[in-house]
Amino acid sequence: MFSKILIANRGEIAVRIIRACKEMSIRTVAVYSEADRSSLHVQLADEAICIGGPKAEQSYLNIPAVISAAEISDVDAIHPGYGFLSENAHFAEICESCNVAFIGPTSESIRLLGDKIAAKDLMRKAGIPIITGSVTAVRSKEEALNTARRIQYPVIVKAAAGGGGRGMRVCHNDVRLISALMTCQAEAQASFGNSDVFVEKFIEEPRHIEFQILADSAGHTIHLGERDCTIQHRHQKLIEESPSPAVDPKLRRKMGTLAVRAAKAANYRTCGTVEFLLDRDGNFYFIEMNTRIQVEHPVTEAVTGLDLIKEQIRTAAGEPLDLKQDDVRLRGWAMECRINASDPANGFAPSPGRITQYRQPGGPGVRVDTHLYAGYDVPPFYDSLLAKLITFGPTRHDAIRVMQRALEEYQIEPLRTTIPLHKQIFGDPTFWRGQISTDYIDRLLGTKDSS
Ligand code: MV4
Repeated sequence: MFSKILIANRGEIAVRIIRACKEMSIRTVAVYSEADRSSLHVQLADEAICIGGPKAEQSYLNIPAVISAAEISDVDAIHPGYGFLSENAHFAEICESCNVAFIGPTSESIRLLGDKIAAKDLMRKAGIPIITGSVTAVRSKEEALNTARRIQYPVIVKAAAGGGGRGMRVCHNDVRLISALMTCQAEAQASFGNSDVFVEKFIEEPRHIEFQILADSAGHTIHLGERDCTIQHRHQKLIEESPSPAVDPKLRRKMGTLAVRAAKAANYRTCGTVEFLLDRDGNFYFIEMNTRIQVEHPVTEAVTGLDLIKEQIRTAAGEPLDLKQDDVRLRGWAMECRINASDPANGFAPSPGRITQYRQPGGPGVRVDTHLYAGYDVPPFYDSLLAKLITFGPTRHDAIRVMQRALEEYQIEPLRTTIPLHKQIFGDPTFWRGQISTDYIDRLLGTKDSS
């Protein structure tokens, strides 16, 4: 097992990882930017090293600075958390060559799964259902038009290096498809340094269902059930739950088996997530595999009783998984609200600043993952996630009632947060019935847009 880990991240996830390390008797090294000197992860780690300026490019994305910190603190592993360097194959490769374990899959798996065209091709060959469309990158207008003629409108143009909904365009006719092709290619080049795009059938009002995977270095691979992440706004998830109200035991077995097969096809190791779209007729399709621990991992922890960060660290250290698929029992229902420093009443405008009043919910069935404290100054430089409020109960209804009670308790003054929006959603009968699709938030807010 590792004796010392550097956490190449900040905020609630850095705190979460430090807590897991402490319980495993692993020493921790925090890295931080000049804007994060008084951040909770810096206070809780055994050692802390400032690695650069406030902007992420100067610090948390600065590979030479992170690697230097790992060398001077003599760690044997780096945990990348989510975002930042977590899905950077080049960074994972540098760690491998510096003899510092990267807590995640191999750089080869990250590179393969980061290319959504290559990943789709791999899954198609492994017998996983995928959405019909172009099999290779679409390079010309003629190719795009031929694909659309074959699969019929509406279609969607996606960047091969995208994912998580970035760089996508829905098209209903030839004229729109040609312009989407050009703008998607240009955007993909500017954002990812790779202009490859592909075209596939657009699935209307799908649900986003993802399966949590765990795999050890011998290739023993299991799934921990699904999370339903259908409630999003502009590709930012707002609420996640496990299990999904749209998945019954039979569908779970079918999708779970295919998720495990997908991970095995990618020679996958440690924690990962296989994302599917579920259409109105109950058909499901692989869309991508995420090669990191995800923000919403606590809902899976709540229903499985497992600690995913510890499992991720153990499997990254080469320990065998001591769980078999039949040992995984899903119990109860968990919901998670993402509390962001952004104002839903004002186009989700960022709302950083000093917290003068802080009151955190607690009691039975409540978990709060956060780096906040009274007097903390939320910096404007990073993702606006402040806290994850997770509730648990025997049934979905119970988890909802606990969430409503916990949202009432939560006070983060004077910041504008997503708490009022969550209160609105949790009071909505449509949400209670679980009858939701990806258009739900736009309908609720009356901000229906085309993306
Ligand atoms: C789609 C789609 C419809 N058809 N692909 C968004 C996240 C990214 N991983 C894939 N996404 C989508 N891909 C096809 N062929 C609709 C979405 C989508 C979406 C998916 C799940 C949850 C919310 C969403 C919001 C907008 C679009």
